[in-house]
Amino acid sequence: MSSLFRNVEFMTSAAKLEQCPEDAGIEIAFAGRSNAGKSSVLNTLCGQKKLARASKTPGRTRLLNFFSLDNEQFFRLVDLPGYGYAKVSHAMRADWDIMLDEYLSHRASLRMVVLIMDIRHPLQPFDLRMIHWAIDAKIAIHLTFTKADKITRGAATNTLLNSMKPYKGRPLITGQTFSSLKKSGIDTLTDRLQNLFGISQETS
Ligand SMILES: Nc1nc2c(ncn2[C@@H]2O[C@H](COP(=O)(O)OP(=O)(O)O)[C@@H](O)[C@H]2O)c(=O)[nH]1
Ligand SMILES: [Mg+2]
Repeated sequence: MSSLFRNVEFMTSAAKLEQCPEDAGIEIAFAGRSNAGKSSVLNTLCGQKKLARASKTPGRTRLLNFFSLDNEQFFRLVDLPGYGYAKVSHAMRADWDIMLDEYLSHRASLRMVVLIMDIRHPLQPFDLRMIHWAIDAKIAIHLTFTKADKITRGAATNTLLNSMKPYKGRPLITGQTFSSLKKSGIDTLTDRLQNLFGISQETS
């Protein structure tokens, strides 16, 4: 399947709102707790082994990292810093909170948050905070339960169904299971994101 995500390139990093690219076009942000599997989802989605390594370069882990799609600087993916990084001080956590809050509440081009969760530890306090923020802001949020290969298919389906239940009747909240290891769930995620960018599978 051809996809919009085959030619994704690192654009720039930002420590604060003023350093973000021009707030025009469409942006999809990837959020998640540290170690949830966010970098792996980005790499798998984009078919690149090292894409999210840009975000791992020392000094960049606490930044917003922007990627452009298909040389189209008005279509962007944003890797938000992983939440709950163990070695971070309280002061840095507070900074992180402020930055994320600023980005989420002021970024006009932000159309959707892809929330990455380890399927074995879904809907932790940080995740619930993101979901409630998205509901309040009327922004789409796509709950992505990754590492599905770590549990049985039945258990994975149950976790997905149970996790989505409280959000029934909210069309802006969607969800799926995923595995970067088994490369499962890529088509579902690709379709969901391409839809948002206004590109259907037939025309891509
Ligand atoms: N079994 C399995 N392991 C995964 C999967 N995705 C990520 N991991 C592992 O989980 C750890 C954290 O992944 P990473 O993508 O760096 O998480 P991040 O901190 O959220 O960016 C790494 O050791 C990955 O190899 C998956 O789908 N299946
Ligand atoms: Mg990462």
